[in-house]
Amino acid sequence: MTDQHRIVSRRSVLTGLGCAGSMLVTGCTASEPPTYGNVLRMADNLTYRTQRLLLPTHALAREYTRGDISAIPAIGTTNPSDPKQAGSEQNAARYEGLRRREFADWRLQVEGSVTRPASFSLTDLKSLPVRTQITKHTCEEGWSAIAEWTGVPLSQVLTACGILPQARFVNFFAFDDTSDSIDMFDALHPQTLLAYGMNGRDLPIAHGAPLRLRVERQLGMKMLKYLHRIVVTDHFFDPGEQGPLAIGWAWYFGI
Ligand SMILES: Nc1nc2c(c(=O)[nH]1)N[C@H]1C(S)=C(S)[C@@H](COP(=O)(O)O)O[C@H]1N2
Ligand SMILES: [Mo]
Repeated sequence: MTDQHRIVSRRSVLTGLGCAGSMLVTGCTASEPPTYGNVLRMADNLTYRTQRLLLPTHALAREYTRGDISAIPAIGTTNPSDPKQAGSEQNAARYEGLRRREFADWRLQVEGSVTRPASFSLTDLKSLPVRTQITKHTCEEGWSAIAEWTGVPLSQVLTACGILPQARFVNFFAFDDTSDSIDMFDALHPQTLLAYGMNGRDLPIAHGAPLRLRVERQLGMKMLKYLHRIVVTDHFFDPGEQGPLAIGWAWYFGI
C-alpha cells in the first residue's frame, strides 16, 4: 500500500458512518476490504460499511415459494470444458475429465487459516446438514430470476475445518480460473451455501456443476460457479486478473 492509498482509506474511515459500520466488523483495523487505490472506490467502502451498520445481524434475504420459480439464464462461463471459456487448457481438461465421470472424483479443497485443512467429495458435502432456499438471483447486467438452491451452508464446512480466530476472508477458486472472496460475516450467514442442487435436481453444468456459491445478499456476480478450492485468509487477497477488481468491478455487491 502506498502512502497515497493509505490516506484514501484513512479518509474514508473518517466518514463517521463508515467507521461505526466497519467497527462492527473489523474494529477499524488493518486489512480493510479492497477499496484501495481509487477515489471512486470510496463509494464501495461506504456501501460496505453502511450495509454492515444497517444489517448488523444475519438478516435473511427474502425467500420465495416453488410457484415463484422462473426461468434463469446461464451467464458468463457455461462450460469450463470448452477451452475458449476456461482460463487455462489444463483446467479445461481437468474439468472435462471430472465431468465424464459425473464428478465422482471431484474434490473441494479447503485450506488456509483452518486447523484441519480437508478435501470433500460431493458425497462428503451431501452428508453434512443440508439447506434448501428459493431466492432471487440479481445480475449486474440488469436481470433477475428466482430459483431453488440446495446445498450445505458454508459455515458447516468451515466449522468442520476449524476456522482460526484471526480468519477474516474466504477465497473461492473456480475451474474457469476465476476467483473471488467474501468476508467472514457473509461466509457465516445462514443462507450462504455451497450449492450442489438447483430446482430439485443436480446443479446443471451451465449453472456451475458440481458446486457453486450462493451469497444471497450480494449480486449474482459474487456467486462463483465450478468451485474446486477454498482458502481462508486473515487478510484480503487480490487474485489479480482472475478477480473482479482487475477489470474495474467492485468487490462488495451488497443488495
Ligand atoms: N466461475 C464463474 N462463476 C460465475 C460467473 C462466471 O463467468 N464464472 N459469472 C457470474 C455471474 S455475472 C452471474 S450473474 C452468475 C450467473 O449464474 P447462472 O449462470 O447460474 O445464471 O454466475 C456468476 N458466477
Ligand atoms: Mo452477473
